[in-house]
Amino acid sequence: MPLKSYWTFAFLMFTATRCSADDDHEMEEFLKREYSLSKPYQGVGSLGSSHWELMGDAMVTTDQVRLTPDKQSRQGAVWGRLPCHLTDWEMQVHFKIHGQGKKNLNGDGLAIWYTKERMQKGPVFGNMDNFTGLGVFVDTYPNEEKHLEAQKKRYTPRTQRIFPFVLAMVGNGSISYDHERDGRPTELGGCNAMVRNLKQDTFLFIRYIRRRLTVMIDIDGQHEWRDCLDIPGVRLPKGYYFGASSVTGDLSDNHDIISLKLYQLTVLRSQQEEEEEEEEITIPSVDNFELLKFGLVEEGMSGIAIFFTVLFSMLGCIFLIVIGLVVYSHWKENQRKRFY
Ligand SMILES: *[C@@H]1O[C@H](CO)[C@@H](O)[C@H](O)[C@H]1NC(C)=O
Ligand SMILES: *[C@@H]1O[C@H](CO)[C@@H](O)[C@H](O)[C@H]1NC(C)=O
Ligand SMILES: [Ca+2]
Repeated sequence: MPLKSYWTFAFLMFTATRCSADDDHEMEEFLKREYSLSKPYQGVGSLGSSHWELMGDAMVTTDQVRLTPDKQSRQGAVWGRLPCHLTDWEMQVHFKIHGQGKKNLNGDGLAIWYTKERMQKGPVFGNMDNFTGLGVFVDTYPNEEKHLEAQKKRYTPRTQRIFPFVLAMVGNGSISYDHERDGRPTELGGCNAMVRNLKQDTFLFIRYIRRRLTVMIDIDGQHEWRDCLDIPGVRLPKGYYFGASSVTGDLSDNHDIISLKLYQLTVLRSQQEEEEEEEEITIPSVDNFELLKFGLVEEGMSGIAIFFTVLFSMLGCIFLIVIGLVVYSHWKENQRKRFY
């Protein structure tokens, strides 16, 4: 059964490469109040008396920090006042996006930040463009797809995205977020997340540990984290600020932050890991970003990849059968000769 064994082999290779990911070392976590925002939001928005500062149209109520109301052309943000010097951390974001608009007649989404800059206004979900650091976006409006639809060009089902879409980007101060393309050219990865107008609580989870960035979501009310993206080799400097921001345009939504909980992770490192991570990072970057993009392209071509895999495995089988036949006929020949 050469075909079957070929597939088994291919499958084993595939799982082997997929399983080589990070194994979980022992880890402890501590809630850091100075980087967390939660009820009753004591002092938030009043001058100088909290770890958090409001900006633009953001408003604090008893139940949430509302970054924008469900009204046109608003923008708001909440920013931490203290720079964060932790090496490994985890941010749990409890948020809510809801409004009157019908599906895809709402916008624009919200962003969670870990950046050098703070309290800036701009076009990237209410924050400045060319930011320095990490942005995780919950993009609720498909700008690019709407544009293509208007031109009667469409995405193929394979490359089409379902919105809302969660996406991560690392900026170094001179990388622009392409709003018209929903950030596709600069994305590290992402996933769809139907987070709008839900009854249950919705959470986003951002973990940064040993230079590995992991984003997960919990939106089904099942208290289970679903993988969204997981990227090694993400270099983020220490001493940046946490924040959340949002913007509405012609279309709108209520964008609420219920809590931001930041945990310090205590991770055991090997000597080698410690040496590797000794050099200080000054500019955010992602190792092999080009490869990562190439990987995404490859993923998009999986149909073709499957075609070639099948083609080559069939050719391989035919080759094996031919070899087998040749060997067999030789053997038969020899047997016959021996009998004579
Ligand atoms: C930022 O990243 C871009 C694209 O990878 C690169 O061309 C540029 O040199 C980087 N800028 C800095 C300051 O590192
Ligand atoms: C952002 O960076 C790009 C490329 O470096 C530049 O062309 C653009 O003007 C910058 N935009 C802002 C708002 O600084
Ligand atoms: Ca968008």
